Amino acid sequence: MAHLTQTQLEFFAVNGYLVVEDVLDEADLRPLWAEYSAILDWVAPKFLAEGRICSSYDHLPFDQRYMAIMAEAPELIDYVEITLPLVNSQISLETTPNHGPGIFGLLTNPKLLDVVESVLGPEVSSNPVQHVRLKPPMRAVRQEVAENSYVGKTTWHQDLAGLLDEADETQVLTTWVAITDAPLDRGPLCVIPGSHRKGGLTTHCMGKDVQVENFIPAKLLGDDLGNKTVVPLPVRRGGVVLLNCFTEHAALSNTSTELRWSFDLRWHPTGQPSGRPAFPEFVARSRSNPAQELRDPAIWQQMWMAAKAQIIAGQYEGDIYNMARLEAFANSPVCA
Ligand SMILES: O=C(O)CCC(=O)C(=O)O
Repeated sequence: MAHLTQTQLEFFAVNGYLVVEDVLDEADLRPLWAEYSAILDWVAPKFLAEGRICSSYDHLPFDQRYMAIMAEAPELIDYVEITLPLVNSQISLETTPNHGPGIFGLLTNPKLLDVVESVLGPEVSSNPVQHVRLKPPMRAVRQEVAENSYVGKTTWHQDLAGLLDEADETQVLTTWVAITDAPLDRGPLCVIPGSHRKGGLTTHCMGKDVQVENFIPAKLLGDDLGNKTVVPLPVRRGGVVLLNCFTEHAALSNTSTELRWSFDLRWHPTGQPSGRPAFPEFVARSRSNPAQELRDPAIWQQMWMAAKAQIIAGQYEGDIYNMARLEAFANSPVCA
Protein backbone atom coordinates (compact mmCIF):
# COMPACT_ATOMS: atom_id res chain seq x y z
CA MET A 1 0.00 0.00 0.00
CA ALA A 2 1.42 3.36 -0.93
CA HIS A 3 -0.25 5.99 -3.06
CA LEU A 4 -3.96 5.86 -3.73
CA THR A 5 -5.21 4.54 -7.06
CA GLN A 6 -7.08 6.67 -9.57
CA THR A 7 -10.27 4.79 -8.66
CA GLN A 8 -9.82 5.60 -4.97
CA LEU A 9 -9.15 9.25 -5.75
CA GLU A 10 -12.25 9.45 -7.91
CA PHE A 11 -14.34 7.84 -5.16
CA PHE A 12 -13.00 10.41 -2.68
CA ALA A 13 -13.72 13.31 -5.03
CA VAL A 14 -17.32 12.19 -5.59
CA ASN A 15 -18.19 11.02 -2.07
CA GLY A 16 -16.03 13.20 0.19
CA TYR A 17 -14.74 10.18 2.11
CA LEU A 18 -12.66 7.08 1.52
CA VAL A 19 -11.83 4.05 3.68
CA VAL A 20 -8.33 2.71 3.11
CA GLU A 21 -7.64 -0.53 4.98
CA ASP A 22 -4.19 -1.77 6.01
CA VAL A 23 -2.28 1.49 5.66
CA LEU A 24 -0.36 0.82 8.90
CA ASP A 25 0.83 -2.47 10.35
CA GLU A 26 1.54 -3.67 13.87
CA ALA A 27 5.08 -2.27 13.81
CA ASP A 28 3.67 1.19 13.02
CA LEU A 29 1.12 1.00 15.84
CA ARG A 30 3.31 -0.54 18.56
CA PRO A 31 5.08 2.72 19.55
CA LEU A 32 1.69 4.30 20.24
CA TRP A 33 0.68 1.52 22.62
CA ALA A 34 4.06 1.88 24.35
CA GLU A 35 3.74 5.67 24.58
CA TYR A 36 0.22 5.58 25.96
CA SER A 37 1.09 2.79 28.42
CA ALA A 38 3.89 5.02 29.70
CA ILE A 39 1.40 7.88 30.13
CA LEU A 40 -0.77 5.65 32.33
CA ASP A 41 2.36 4.59 34.23
CA TRP A 42 2.87 8.16 35.44
CA VAL A 43 -0.74 9.36 35.61
CA ALA A 44 -2.10 6.38 37.59
CA PRO A 45 0.23 6.73 40.63
CA LYS A 46 -0.40 10.50 40.60
CA PHE A 47 -4.20 10.02 40.55
CA LEU A 48 -3.91 7.33 43.22
CA ALA A 49 -1.87 9.62 45.49
CA GLU A 50 -4.43 12.39 44.94
CA GLY A 51 -7.28 10.05 45.90
CA ARG A 52 -8.93 10.26 42.49
CA ILE A 53 -8.76 6.50 41.85
CA CYS A 54 -8.66 3.56 44.24
CA SER A 55 -6.01 1.47 42.44
CA SER A 56 -3.31 2.18 39.86
CA TYR A 57 -4.63 -0.86 37.96
CA ASP A 58 -1.11 -1.72 36.86
CA HIS A 59 -1.99 -5.42 36.67
CA LEU A 60 -4.31 -4.76 33.72
CA PRO A 61 -3.45 -4.58 30.01
CA PHE A 62 -3.50 -1.06 28.52
CA ASP A 63 -7.08 -0.96 27.26
CA GLN A 64 -8.57 -2.45 30.45
CA ARG A 65 -6.44 -0.15 32.57
CA TYR A 66 -7.48 2.93 30.59
CA MET A 67 -11.15 2.00 30.98
CA ALA A 68 -10.78 1.32 34.72
CA ILE A 69 -9.14 4.70 35.36
CA MET A 70 -11.63 6.55 33.14
CA ALA A 71 -14.53 5.03 35.07
CA GLU A 72 -13.26 6.76 38.21
CA ALA A 73 -11.44 9.81 36.84
CA PRO A 74 -12.69 11.03 33.44
CA GLU A 75 -10.22 13.93 33.62
CA LEU A 76 -7.73 11.36 32.32
CA ILE A 77 -8.64 12.61 28.84
CA ASP A 78 -6.70 15.82 29.54
CA TYR A 79 -3.51 13.78 29.90
CA VAL A 80 -3.78 11.80 26.65
CA GLU A 81 -4.87 14.54 24.24
CA ILE A 82 -2.45 15.62 21.50
CA THR A 83 -3.48 19.24 21.35
CA LEU A 84 -4.03 22.10 23.79
CA PRO A 85 -7.46 23.27 24.97
CA LEU A 86 -9.28 25.40 22.42
CA VAL A 87 -9.98 28.31 24.78
CA ASN A 88 -7.00 30.53 25.71
CA SER A 89 -7.98 30.85 29.36
CA GLN A 90 -8.18 27.06 29.80
CA ILE A 91 -4.48 26.63 29.03
CA SER A 92 -2.20 26.54 32.04
CA LEU A 93 1.25 25.22 32.90
CA GLU A 94 -0.44 22.06 34.18
CA THR A 95 -1.91 21.32 30.74
CA THR A 96 0.14 18.35 29.58
CA PRO A 97 -0.94 17.01 26.21
CA ASN A 98 1.10 14.22 24.67
CA HIS A 99 3.67 15.36 22.12
CA GLY A 100 5.96 12.37 22.45
CA PRO A 101 7.97 10.53 19.79
CA GLY A 102 5.26 7.89 19.28
CA ILE A 103 2.63 10.34 18.06
CA PHE A 104 5.29 12.28 16.10
CA GLY A 105 6.20 8.94 14.46
CA LEU A 106 2.59 8.57 13.35
CA LEU A 107 2.49 12.14 12.00
CA THR A 108 5.62 11.47 9.95
CA ASN A 109 4.85 7.86 8.99
CA PRO A 110 5.78 7.56 5.28
CA LYS A 111 2.87 5.21 4.52
CA LEU A 112 0.35 7.64 5.97
CA LEU A 113 2.04 10.54 4.18
CA ASP A 114 1.89 8.66 0.86
CA VAL A 115 -1.88 8.51 1.24
CA VAL A 116 -2.04 12.19 2.15
CA GLU A 117 0.25 13.17 -0.73
CA SER A 118 -2.04 11.32 -3.15
CA VAL A 119 -4.80 13.79 -2.31
CA LEU A 120 -2.99 17.02 -1.47
CA GLY A 121 0.08 16.84 -3.70
CA PRO A 122 3.80 16.82 -2.97
CA GLU A 123 4.07 19.67 -0.43
CA VAL A 124 2.18 18.77 2.74
CA SER A 125 2.07 20.30 6.21
CA SER A 126 0.78 18.69 9.36
CA ASN A 127 -2.17 20.86 10.41
CA PRO A 128 -2.25 21.38 14.20
CA VAL A 129 -5.92 20.38 14.46
CA GLN A 130 -5.41 16.88 15.81
CA HIS A 131 -7.09 14.74 18.44
CA VAL A 132 -6.96 11.37 20.10
CA ARG A 133 -10.21 9.57 20.89
CA LEU A 134 -9.98 6.75 23.39
CA LYS A 135 -13.60 5.78 23.85
CA PRO A 136 -14.66 3.25 26.48
CA PRO A 137 -17.90 1.31 26.04
CA MET A 138 -20.83 3.70 26.46
CA ARG A 139 -22.23 1.77 29.43
CA ALA A 140 -18.97 2.39 31.36
CA VAL A 141 -18.87 6.12 30.62
CA ARG A 142 -19.74 8.53 33.39
CA GLN A 143 -22.71 10.78 32.78
CA GLU A 144 -20.70 14.02 32.92
CA VAL A 145 -18.61 13.03 29.89
CA ALA A 146 -21.14 10.95 27.96
CA GLU A 147 -21.68 13.74 25.44
CA ASN A 148 -18.02 14.64 25.12
CA SER A 149 -16.78 13.56 21.68
CA TYR A 150 -13.43 12.50 23.13
CA VAL A 151 -15.27 9.87 25.16
CA GLY A 152 -18.80 9.33 23.84
CA LYS A 153 -20.45 9.69 20.45
CA THR A 154 -19.58 12.59 18.13
CA THR A 155 -22.24 14.94 16.80
CA TRP A 156 -22.72 15.78 13.10
CA HIS A 157 -20.28 18.41 11.87
CA GLN A 158 -17.90 19.49 9.12
CA ASP A 159 -14.25 19.79 10.01
CA LEU A 160 -13.81 23.27 8.57
CA ALA A 161 -16.33 24.75 11.03
CA GLY A 162 -13.89 25.19 13.90
CA LEU A 163 -11.07 26.72 11.87
CA LEU A 164 -10.52 30.44 11.68
CA ASP A 165 -11.81 32.23 8.57
CA GLU A 166 -8.23 32.43 7.25
CA ALA A 167 -8.59 28.75 6.28
CA ASP A 168 -11.82 29.11 4.31
CA GLU A 169 -9.95 28.40 1.08
CA THR A 170 -7.48 25.92 2.59
CA GLN A 171 -7.67 22.36 1.34
CA VAL A 172 -7.80 20.65 4.74
CA LEU A 173 -7.74 16.85 4.66
CA THR A 174 -8.65 14.70 7.68
CA THR A 175 -7.11 11.26 8.15
CA TRP A 176 -8.85 9.25 10.85
CA VAL A 177 -6.48 6.51 11.90
CA ALA A 178 -7.84 3.37 13.61
CA ILE A 179 -5.52 2.16 16.37
CA THR A 180 -8.01 -0.48 17.49
CA ASP A 181 -10.53 -2.12 15.21
CA ALA A 182 -13.58 0.08 14.78
CA PRO A 183 -16.38 -2.30 13.77
CA LEU A 184 -20.01 -1.15 13.71
CA ASP A 185 -20.58 -1.63 17.44
CA ARG A 186 -17.39 0.16 18.53
CA GLY A 187 -18.44 3.65 17.43
CA PRO A 188 -17.00 4.08 13.94
CA LEU A 189 -17.36 7.26 11.92
CA CYS A 190 -20.40 7.73 9.72
CA VAL A 191 -20.80 10.14 6.81
CA ILE A 192 -23.32 11.55 4.40
CA PRO A 193 -21.73 10.80 1.03
CA GLY A 194 -21.56 13.79 -1.29
CA SER A 195 -22.38 16.31 1.45
CA HIS A 196 -19.09 18.12 0.73
CA ARG A 197 -20.47 19.11 -2.67
CA LYS A 198 -23.29 21.24 -1.22
CA GLY A 199 -20.89 24.15 -1.19
CA GLY A 200 -19.69 25.86 1.97
CA LEU A 201 -20.49 25.28 5.58
CA THR A 202 -23.82 24.04 6.84
CA THR A 203 -25.13 25.87 9.93
CA HIS A 204 -23.68 24.42 13.13
CA CYS A 205 -25.57 25.04 16.37
CA MET A 206 -23.82 25.35 19.69
CA GLY A 207 -23.84 22.41 22.02
CA LYS A 208 -23.30 22.53 25.76
CA ASP A 209 -19.55 22.54 25.38
CA VAL A 210 -19.02 25.20 22.74
CA GLN A 211 -15.67 24.26 21.31
CA VAL A 212 -16.24 20.58 20.72
CA GLU A 213 -19.89 19.74 20.75
CA ASN A 214 -21.37 21.99 18.09
CA PHE A 215 -23.64 20.15 15.68
CA ILE A 216 -25.49 20.35 12.40
CA PRO A 217 -29.23 20.04 13.10
CA ALA A 218 -30.79 16.92 11.54
CA LYS A 219 -33.04 18.91 9.23
CA LEU A 220 -30.04 20.54 7.52
CA LEU A 221 -28.06 17.35 6.93
CA GLY A 222 -27.79 15.96 3.42
CA ASP A 223 -25.96 15.94 0.13
CA ASP A 224 -26.42 18.41 -2.72
CA LEU A 225 -29.73 16.71 -3.65
CA GLY A 226 -31.05 16.69 -0.09
CA ASN A 227 -30.35 12.96 0.30
CA LYS A 228 -29.66 12.12 3.95
CA THR A 229 -28.32 8.58 3.56
CA VAL A 230 -25.97 7.84 6.45
CA VAL A 231 -23.09 5.48 5.71
CA PRO A 232 -21.22 3.99 8.70
CA LEU A 233 -17.51 3.38 8.11
CA PRO A 234 -16.26 0.38 10.07
CA VAL A 235 -12.52 -0.08 9.65
CA ARG A 236 -9.85 -2.44 10.96
CA ARG A 237 -6.91 -1.32 13.10
CA GLY A 238 -4.24 0.21 10.89
CA GLY A 239 -6.87 1.43 8.45
CA VAL A 240 -7.49 5.09 7.66
CA VAL A 241 -10.64 7.05 6.80
CA LEU A 242 -10.13 10.17 4.68
CA LEU A 243 -12.56 13.08 4.96
CA ASN A 244 -12.98 16.23 2.92
CA CYS A 245 -13.25 19.20 5.30
CA PHE A 246 -16.84 19.87 4.12
CA THR A 247 -18.07 16.28 4.50
CA GLU A 248 -20.82 16.00 7.10
CA HIS A 249 -19.82 13.28 9.53
CA ALA A 250 -20.35 11.99 13.08
CA ALA A 251 -19.32 8.98 15.14
CA LEU A 252 -21.66 6.34 16.52
CA SER A 253 -21.69 5.27 20.18
CA ASN A 254 -19.40 2.51 21.34
CA THR A 255 -21.96 -0.13 22.32
CA SER A 256 -19.35 -2.91 22.49
CA THR A 257 -17.42 -4.04 25.56
CA GLU A 258 -14.05 -2.87 24.20
CA LEU A 259 -12.07 0.33 23.91
CA ARG A 260 -12.21 2.23 20.61
CA TRP A 261 -9.03 4.21 19.89
CA SER A 262 -8.36 6.52 16.96
CA PHE A 263 -6.40 9.63 16.06
CA ASP A 264 -7.86 12.28 13.78
CA LEU A 265 -5.01 14.11 12.10
CA ARG A 266 -5.28 16.91 9.60
CA TRP A 267 -3.13 18.13 6.73
CA HIS A 268 -3.02 21.00 4.29
CA PRO A 269 -0.88 22.03 1.33
CA THR A 270 2.17 23.87 2.65
CA GLY A 271 1.76 27.62 2.37
CA GLN A 272 -2.00 27.66 2.83
CA PRO A 273 -3.22 29.03 6.21
CA SER A 274 -3.76 26.29 8.81
CA GLY A 275 -6.82 27.93 10.38
CA ARG A 276 -5.32 27.49 13.84
CA PRO A 277 -2.33 29.85 13.96
CA ALA A 278 -2.06 29.63 17.77
CA PHE A 279 -0.74 26.08 17.42
CA PRO A 280 2.28 24.87 15.44
CA GLU A 281 2.17 23.30 11.99
CA PHE A 282 5.17 21.68 10.33
CA VAL A 283 6.28 20.50 6.90
CA ALA A 284 5.65 16.76 6.88
CA ARG A 285 6.48 16.07 3.25
CA SER A 286 8.27 18.15 0.67
CA ARG A 287 9.22 16.59 -2.63
CA SER A 288 10.80 19.86 -3.79
CA ASN A 289 12.94 20.31 -0.68
CA PRO A 290 12.99 17.25 1.62
CA ALA A 291 15.39 19.07 3.95
CA GLN A 292 12.40 21.19 5.02
CA GLU A 293 10.64 18.17 6.50
CA LEU A 294 10.62 18.09 10.28
CA ARG A 295 12.21 14.86 11.46
CA ASP A 296 13.11 15.65 15.08
CA PRO A 297 10.37 14.88 17.62
CA ALA A 298 12.12 17.04 20.24
CA ILE A 299 11.76 20.13 18.04
CA TRP A 300 8.09 19.38 17.49
CA GLN A 301 7.55 19.04 21.24
CA GLN A 302 9.35 22.34 21.82
CA MET A 303 7.10 24.03 19.25
CA TRP A 304 4.01 22.99 21.25
CA MET A 305 5.60 24.07 24.52
CA ALA A 306 6.44 27.45 23.00
CA ALA A 307 2.84 27.82 21.77
CA LYS A 308 1.56 27.04 25.26
CA ALA A 309 3.96 29.54 26.87
CA GLN A 310 2.94 32.22 24.39
CA ILE A 311 -0.77 31.77 25.10
CA ILE A 312 -0.25 31.72 28.88
CA ALA A 313 1.83 34.89 28.63
CA GLY A 314 -1.01 36.57 26.71
CA GLN A 315 1.18 37.02 23.64
CA TYR A 316 -1.41 35.23 21.53
CA GLU A 317 -4.69 36.99 22.14
CA GLY A 318 -6.69 35.86 19.12
CA ASP A 319 -9.25 33.07 19.13
CA ILE A 320 -7.92 29.52 18.91
CA TYR A 321 -11.25 28.13 17.77
CA ASN A 322 -13.71 29.94 15.48
CA MET A 323 -16.08 31.14 18.21
CA ALA A 324 -17.26 34.07 16.09
CA ARG A 325 -18.52 31.75 13.38
CA LEU A 326 -20.38 29.63 15.90
CA GLU A 327 -21.89 32.67 17.56
CA ALA A 328 -23.11 33.91 14.18
CA PHE A 329 -24.65 30.51 13.44
CA ALA A 330 -26.32 30.54 16.87
CA ASN A 331 -28.64 33.33 15.73
CA SER A 332 -30.03 31.12 12.99
CA PRO A 333 -33.70 30.12 13.55
CA VAL A 334 -32.75 26.41 13.11
CA CYS A 335 -30.66 26.68 16.27
CA ALA A 336 -33.41 28.28 18.35
O1 LIG B 1 -13.58 9.90 16.18
C1 LIG B 1 -14.54 10.60 16.44
O2 LIG B 1 -15.38 10.32 17.27
C2 LIG B 1 -14.76 11.88 15.70
C3 LIG B 1 -13.72 12.22 14.71
C4 LIG B 1 -14.09 13.39 13.88
O3 LIG B 1 -15.16 13.91 13.95
C5 LIG B 1 -13.12 13.92 12.95
O4 LIG B 1 -12.13 13.25 12.67
O5 LIG B 1 -13.37 15.02 12.45
